[in-house]
Amino acid sequence: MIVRTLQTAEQTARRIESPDGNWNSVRLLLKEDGMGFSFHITTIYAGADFQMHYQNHLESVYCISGEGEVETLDDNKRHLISAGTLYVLDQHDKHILRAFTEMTMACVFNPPLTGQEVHNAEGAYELTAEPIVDES
Ligand code: 9YT
Repeated sequence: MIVRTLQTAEQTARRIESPDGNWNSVRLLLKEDGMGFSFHITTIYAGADFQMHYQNHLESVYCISGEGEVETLDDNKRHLISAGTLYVLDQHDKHILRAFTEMTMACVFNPPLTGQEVHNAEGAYELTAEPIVDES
């Protein structure tokens, strides 16, 4: 069994600060844990407005707190996101996330992230990122 706390993990290399200033993510479960998915608690900063396109991954995102919207770019549909809402990028959907307030999200990625990924120019994660070294 694996037991971890957010409070401990965010003091380690599991906490990634996005270079674009839009979010941080504490990656509680990673590929090395062997579950077949990764699990992250992600904070989207208030006012963030950015495009993503996870060409190499499927992602489910559950909003724990905060308010914003997600817009899918193929059909220009906007969906309000607030506490209790799940959105699922089951079609590798190109999308924009806008945070009206700070948002806390629980995110699951398949295939699992290895640890250090940040968005490339397309808003995707590469499959080749190096694993983090977790000393905890
Ligand atoms: C909601 C979302 O996809 N935010 C970007 C960060 C990502 N969830 C991550 O790397 O944990």
